[in-house]
Parts: sequence; structure tokens; C-alpha cells
Amino acid sequence: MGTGEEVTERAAETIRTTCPYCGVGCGVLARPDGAGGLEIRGDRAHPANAGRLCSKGSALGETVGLEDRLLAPQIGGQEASWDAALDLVASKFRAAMTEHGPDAVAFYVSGQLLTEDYYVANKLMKGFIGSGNIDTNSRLCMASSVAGHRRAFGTDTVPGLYEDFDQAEVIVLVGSNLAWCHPVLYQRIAAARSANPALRVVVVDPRRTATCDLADLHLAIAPGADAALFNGLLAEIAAQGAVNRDYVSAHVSGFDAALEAARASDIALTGLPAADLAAFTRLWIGAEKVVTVYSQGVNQSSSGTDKVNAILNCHLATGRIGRPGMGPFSVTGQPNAMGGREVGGLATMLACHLDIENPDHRAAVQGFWASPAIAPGPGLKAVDMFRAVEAGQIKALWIICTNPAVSMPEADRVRAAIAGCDFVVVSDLTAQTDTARLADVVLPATGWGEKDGTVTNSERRISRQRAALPAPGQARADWQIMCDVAARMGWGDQFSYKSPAEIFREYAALSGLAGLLGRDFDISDFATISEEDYDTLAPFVWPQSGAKRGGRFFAEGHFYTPDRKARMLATPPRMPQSVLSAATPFRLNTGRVRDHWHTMTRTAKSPRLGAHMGEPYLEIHPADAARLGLGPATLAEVSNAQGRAILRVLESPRIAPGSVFAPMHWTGETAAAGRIDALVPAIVDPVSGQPESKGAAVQIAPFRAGWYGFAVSVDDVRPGCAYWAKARSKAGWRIELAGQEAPADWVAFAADLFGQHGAQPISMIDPARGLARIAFLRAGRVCAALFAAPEPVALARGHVAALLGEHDHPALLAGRPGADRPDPGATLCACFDVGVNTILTAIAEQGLTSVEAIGTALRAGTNCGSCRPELAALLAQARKKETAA
Ligand SMILES: Nc1nc2c(c(=O)[nH]1)N[C@H]1C(S)=C(S)[C@@H](COP(=O)(O)OP(=O)(O)OC[C@H]3O[C@@H](n4cnc5c(=O)[nH]c(N)nc54)[C@H](O)[C@@H]3O)O[C@H]1N2
Ligand SMILES: Nc1nc2c(c(=O)[nH]1)N[C@H]1C(S)=C(S)[C@@H](COP(=O)(O)OP(=O)(O)OC[C@H]3O[C@@H](n4cnc5c(=O)[nH]c(N)nc54)[C@H](O)[C@@H]3O)O[C@H]1N2
Ligand code: SF4
Ligand SMILES: [Mo]
Repeated sequence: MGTGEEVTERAAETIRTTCPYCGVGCGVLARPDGAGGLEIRGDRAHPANAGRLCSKGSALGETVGLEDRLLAPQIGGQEASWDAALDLVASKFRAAMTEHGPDAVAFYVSGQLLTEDYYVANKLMKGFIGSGNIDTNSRLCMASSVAGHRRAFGTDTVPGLYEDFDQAEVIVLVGSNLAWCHPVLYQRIAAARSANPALRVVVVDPRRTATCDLADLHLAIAPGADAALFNGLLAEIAAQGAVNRDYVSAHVSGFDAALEAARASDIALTGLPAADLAAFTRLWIGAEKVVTVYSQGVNQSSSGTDKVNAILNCHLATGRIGRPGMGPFSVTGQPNAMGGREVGGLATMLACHLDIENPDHRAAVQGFWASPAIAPGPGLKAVDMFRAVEAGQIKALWIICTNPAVSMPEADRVRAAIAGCDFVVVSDLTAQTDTARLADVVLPATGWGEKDGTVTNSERRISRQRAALPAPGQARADWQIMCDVAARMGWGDQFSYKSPAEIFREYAALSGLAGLLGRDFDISDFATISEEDYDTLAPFVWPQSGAKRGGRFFAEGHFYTPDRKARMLATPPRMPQSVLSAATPFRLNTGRVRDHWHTMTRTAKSPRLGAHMGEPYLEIHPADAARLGLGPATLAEVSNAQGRAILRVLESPRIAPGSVFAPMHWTGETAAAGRIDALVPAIVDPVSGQPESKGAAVQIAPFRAGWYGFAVSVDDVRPGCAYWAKARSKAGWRIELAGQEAPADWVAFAADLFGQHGAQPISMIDPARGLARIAFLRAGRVCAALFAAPEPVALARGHVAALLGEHDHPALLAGRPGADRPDPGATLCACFDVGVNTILTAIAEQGLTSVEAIGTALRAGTNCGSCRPELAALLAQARKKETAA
């Protein structure tokens, strides 16, 4: 793991800020390079990362370019003035409210908003419009953890701190691919293991992920069976006398009912061998300092809330909570997922952990806001909200900082609902998203690097994001845009903030009121913070008030339920609701890849990040692939009643037969048919309303491609063929293609594809074998090239992409490097751009035997460390080959 350098004498121009990606919340030092870009380093002084950054954080400087940025408001796709756009938005929302009541409008927002943005959105909808209809993409992400916490603790609070990872004896990762999704925490665990070889790591995940490379035990659990596993653990805790009687009798209710249900629960549902189950319970029960980390494999389930409570039950029964080195630890996904929960971003809560169902809390908040209204109760949760949009009940919808046409379950249906809505506003960085393309009004927001505010990470640490770059074009901060609309709706006085600090002060003051009402989220120390102190605010863990500052929760009980006791709950397991059948026999698991962020509006701008996984893919067991007649690197068509996708086949023994995995990242902008949520039915957890994003039943068949292609182009293209996927390369784009019927005239086809009618083509066509290689030159330089064949095209892709912009190279149409230029292969280390072949050659020729040795030889893996698990896998592969030979 590399470390960032200290801020040196250049401190004046270096901005201390926070990464806008995952919930680890790493501190970043950003220094403007004078050309609109940023130089990025990890901030050693930030407690969340101590200078480390992962591949995505390191590449932030490559994502702040303005190529695709929206720089002015648009009405109906045409540029408009701010006044015209804001007037229109305010009048449409006002009209919908007047004619149909406050519940005829809705906001759908995001855990990537800053707390100050979120606060204003929530105040506007719940306090002034007077509806609960503001929900957030956190419904797809954290809702089951929120609901589980609230059921057990009476508050949505993560009890522990990151330092617990350093002090633990056992760390269990449940449904969490930490190596790819929280890489700096993963590296922290790796470092803890180096310091303490006795540390044991268990991974519970149906897939053998990169995270498993650190695991002493991998439990390839049957999809959805987590409650059964933790029920089994609870029954064993009781059977082995490991219950902490003192803690339970003083601080816990519901123990007997929970245990009874646990005993009745069928452990066979997990599909795990008895020996593995025994090893798991031995490890978990045998060490006091256990941290159980969980994320989307737990939350994104039709039984997500029960899964969360099944985990919490085990920690409560043993009293392993809120003390150093132990506790349940829900890691948050987005940079401000936690902040959004604090500020009441969900339709089911009020700000500062106050309850929307509680009339006293509602009255207190309304009094504090001096507002004309207060939401009478919870509003529509995301899935229901888009159903109401579909049914025409929502007349005006404002989508801010999220891309639901891609990320919501039943994405095709959601897309149609948005398209059919009377009036849709989207605030985004770009108008080129699947969602923004459907909007009546698109508003240009400032993005990371340009905006100011606070975020809260997974350990309740609040950090500042600070602007390092000027707002581009006419872009405005999200809070400012909402205040501008509020003013036009007649509430100018209550939304007259001049700065994010002013919003933060009001928020902190409200939290003091919440503290007085007995809530734990209290940061009232900051209710009078000055602009200067806000500007220099150092990261801190809440609460921060006279009553309590920082630290852990619940070691001594003091839960936030009426009797101050935690509740254990009966959690009978329920398996995924989407029914496997002869027509749809496969379970579709979905999730993330290492180097992309969600719908890729930012990470796709970085050639380095695009090099790791260039296409949407389907991870499938080799036996299933063989049975279905899916050859390696061919295409599969995945379908069910909800929709369809076409994905590249990636055979892998890391996934169990009967299950497949596909990433969530590809959109209508980046692939022909890669929107995986088109296949996910909107089945939700009954308590949290969180969709089961990882359990769709699907059918899989070969996509019968008549031809496959690989292309590179300096200009962006929008191919018309059945399959395409594109990624940035250093000098342009790389595009994977396939179609059913091969074109009769390849040169004409390529000229259309690239829009290169004026350019000079050179070609090698072999009609008998169906091979075509065409390059276009402009002013003697390669501006586009297409390689097509009846089989998946085997090419040194990195090599071909590197020829873009070069003079006509003799090796170009050969599609492989000449002897002078070895093919580096697919990029493995994104930080230093080191390819698989380079690494394998170095292993063989220099006799490298460790990840460290690879780092010394090639630098691979020495910066962010995100690729270290894959380096370890390559070493193992090389070793295997050696023994075989
Ligand atoms: N690189 C990258 N990092 C990210 C993000 C990103 O887009 N890209 N997004 C961020 C966000 S918003 C989030 S929410 C987090 C998500 O972080 P994670 O939750 O770690 O990510 P996922 O890949 O969605 O899912 C985790 C694992 O759950 C497993 N799983 C599926 N079904 C089950 C099950 O029934 N039981 C168990 N035990 N496991 C199951 C999957 O196989 C998968 O490996 O990542 C954050 N970090
Ligand atoms: N099948 C499946 N579906 C999933 C998941 C899964 O695991 N599987 N995971 C779910 C989870 S956990 C999550 S969190 C969601 C994420 O899904 P989304 O929230 O839809 O994904 P993003 O791409 O992060 O969308 C953020 C949008 O906001 C824009 N943006 C960025 N910064 C700003 C800003 O400062 N202001 C404004 N106004 N706009 C900005 C970006 O350009 C982008 O268009 O997906 C969910 N969907
Ligand atoms: S782990 Fe990576 S993505 Fe997450 S906050 Fe840190 S640098 Fe950003
Ligand atoms: Mo998320």
C-alpha cells in the first residue's frame, strides 16, 4: 500500500478533501494542475485511510474533465437560462401540489449528495411541500441495515469504529466484496493480519470473490440463506454456553423468542458442508473479539432486514458490541450513505434520527423549521414511488444525483414510467445519462472537486469535501438549485442560505433538539461554527455534544428503545422470492467490479479504470457454460419476464453451478444491452422496502452471433449492431461488437460505424473466412480500425488501442504487436498500467515468488493495492503451471 506524501510547502494550493466514491471515506489531497485537472494523493492525516487510496480514488484526476459536462440548464433538450428553468420547475411543482395535493410530487435523491444538499432537499419536501415523498437510492443500498438497526437498537447507529478491524481476532465478511468495494478497508485488514498472524478472516459469499484471497475460510453459502447461517450460530452460542448472561439480562429483550426461532431454523438451507459450519462456529464463538462486517449480500434481499437482525442477534447474545475489536459492522456504500441516514433522506425518517411516525418529533421539527406543513407520515419508498409515477399519481418528479433508469429493479419499466411522467427534472453533471435523456428539464450541478460540504463515512466520521476547481459553465451546487426553486415557490426566507456552513449550523442546531428528545445523533457542538472553522473542520466521529463525544455505542447498553434495551428478534429464514423454474433456471447475482463506480458516469472517463473490465459480462460456471453451448468469450443472452441483456461469457469456477453473476455498471450509454436491472424483478423486503437486487431467476441461451468485432476510434461512436460495449482508451475509444448477420460490404459498414466517410481506408478482407480488418487514416494517422471475424476476435487489444493517433503502423492490421513491442495483455494494475502478460513474464523470467517481489520489479500493486489479490492469484497460477510441468 503506498502512502500519500505530507502536504509540503505547496500547502497553499493543495486542497484537503474526501473521496466521492465509497463509504470508507478516504481523505484526499487534490492539487489543481493549472490545466483544469487535479493531481491526487492520499491524505496521511485522514484517520480513515492514513494516506492510502484505491484505484478509483487514485484516478480521480482523470474524471474531472469537462468533455461531457452539462454547462447550462436545458429545457426539452435545448439550452435555457437559469431563470427560465427554475421558473418552470417551481411552477410545475406548485401546480401539481395545488391541483392534486402535496403527495402528487416527489424527489428521488442520492447517498452521493452532500449532507447540506440532503438537508435542504429533505426540509423542502417534508417541511414545506408537506409530503414524505422524498426517497433515495439508499433504499436500494442501506435500507435493510437501517431497518435492522432500528428494530434492534431503536436507532440507526453503527456501533463500532474502523480501529476495531485492527484489534479483532476474527473478522467475518458477509455478502461483502471488500477487496473491490472498500479496498482501503480490505488493505487495512490485510495489514492487521500481517501485524497479527493469529487474526482469522471468514468470507460468506456464494461467489469466490477477490476478497476470499485473504480468507482462512470461505463459506460459499446458498444465495439468500444468511439468516439460516446466523440462526445456526445463535443456536450453537446457546448450546455451547457462550451467551453473555449479564449483558443479556441487563440490556436485551427478546432473547428466548429469538433463540427458539433460531433452533427451529433449518441449517441445511445454507447448503454448506458440516465441517465448514463447525469451523465457522468454532472461530466465531472461540474468540471474543469478532467483527461481523456486512453489506449488499445481506441488505439487497427480500429478507434483508431479517438477515441483519440475525447477525445482530449473535452480537447481542454474546454482548460483543461497542467494545474494542468487536461488533456488527454494516459498511456503507456511497460516500454519504451514512450522512443521508442522519439527515433523514429516506421517506421513512425525519432529520437527526427523529422518527417520522412520532407526532412529537414531527411537531418539534416543524416548530424548528417554522414551516407551513410537515409530512403527515412516511412517504413512498423507491419502488412504490416509481410505481406511483407509472400510475400517473406523481405529476412532477425531481431526480437528483442518481440514475434510476439504470439502477432501479425493473429498469425498463422504470424508464418507461419516467418517460411517461408529466414533468421530470434531473439534476446531474451530464445530460448524457439514461435518466437525464428522459427529462423535461436538466439542471447542471457542480460535482466532486467543485462543491463544498460534509459527508459521513461508515464509522460515523464526518469529513469535509472541499472545492479545488471552479464551478464549470453555469453549474450550481445542488443545495443552491433547490433553494432557488424553494424561493420561487414562495419560501425564500427559509431557504436563504448563503453557504454550506450556514446549512450545517442549522442542521447541527436541529440535532441538539433531537438530542434533547433523546436521540443519539447530536452534533450541536457545531451549531454556531464560524465560516472559517467550517472551512478548516477536521474529520470527527459523531456524536459531538455536551452529552457525548465520539467513541463507540452500546457497550453498556443504553439503547434507544422505550425500555432502553436492545431487541433480539425471531428471524425465520426466507429464501429469494424470484422462483427458479424450468423456464428460468438460473439465479442471477449482481454487483460491482473493482474499477467502476455504479453507472460509470465518472469512472468511464478514465482509460486506466476502463482497462480492468471493458465490457458487461456474465460469470458462469464452466459446467453450465458447456451444457448451454457457451464457448469462452462468446455472448450470452440472459432473459426473463422483466427484460433481457446480452453479456460476454466469462467462465469461472469461482461461481457455483446454477448461479451466474453480472456487474451492475453498464448503461444504455456504454453498451447495447448491458443494463442488468432490466432483469431484476422489483421484489422487496417487507420491512425495509429494499429490493432483492441479487436474486433474479433468469434463462440463459447463446446469443447466435454471425460475426464478432473489436474496434478502436478516436471519435465517440454509437454502433447500431445487436451487441456493442465501449470503453475509453488513452487516445479514444475501444469498442466490442457483434451482430447476427455479417455485413455484405465491410468497408462501407466500417465507414458508417465510425462516421469516417472522408478518411482513407486500408483493408484486408477475406470473404471466404469471414475475416475483415479495416483501418482509417486521417492525415496519415490512424483514426479508427475494425477487426471482425466469425469467432470472438483474439487480438492484443491494448496494442491495437495504442496505435490510435499513430502513423500507419506496419503491425496495425496484423492486430498483434511486432517483435519489438511485446503485448502487455489486459491491465491488472490500474495505477501503474501493468498488464497480465508483463507480470506473467516477469514471474517466469525473474523467478518472482511474492506480491511484494512483483511490486519491486514492476511497481504493480504498490500504490492502491486493489490488484494485490489478483497478483496473488497470478502467482498461484504460475506456480501450478510449474508443478504441472
Ligand atoms: N468498485 C466499486 N466499489 C464500490 C461501489 C462501486 O460501484 N464500485 N459502490 C459502493 C456502494 S454504493 C456499495 S452499496 C458498496 C457495495 O459493496 P458490496 O456489498 O461489497 O458489493 P456487491 O458487489 O454489490 O455485493 C457483495 C457481494 O454479495 C454477494 N452476495 C450475493 N448474494 C448473496 C447472499 O445471498 N448472501 C451473501 N452472503 N452474499 C451474497 C455477491 O456475490 C457479492 O460478492 O460498494 C461501494 N463500493
Ligand atoms: N442489480 C443491481 N442494482 C443495483 C445495485 C446492485 O448491487 N445490483 N446496487 C444498488 C446500490 S447499492 C446503489 S447505491 C445504486 C447506485 O445507483 P445510482 O445512484 O443510480 O448510480 P450512480 O451512477 O452513482 O448515479 C449517480 C448520478 O449522479 C450524478 N452525479 C455525480 N455527482 C453529482 C453531484 O454532485 N450532483 C448531482 N446532481 N449529480 C451528480 C452522476 O453523473 C450519475 O448520473 O444502485 C443500486 N442498483
Ligand atoms: S477506498 Fe477507494 S473509493 Fe473508497 S473512499 Fe477510499 S479511495 Fe475512495
Ligand atoms: Mo450502494
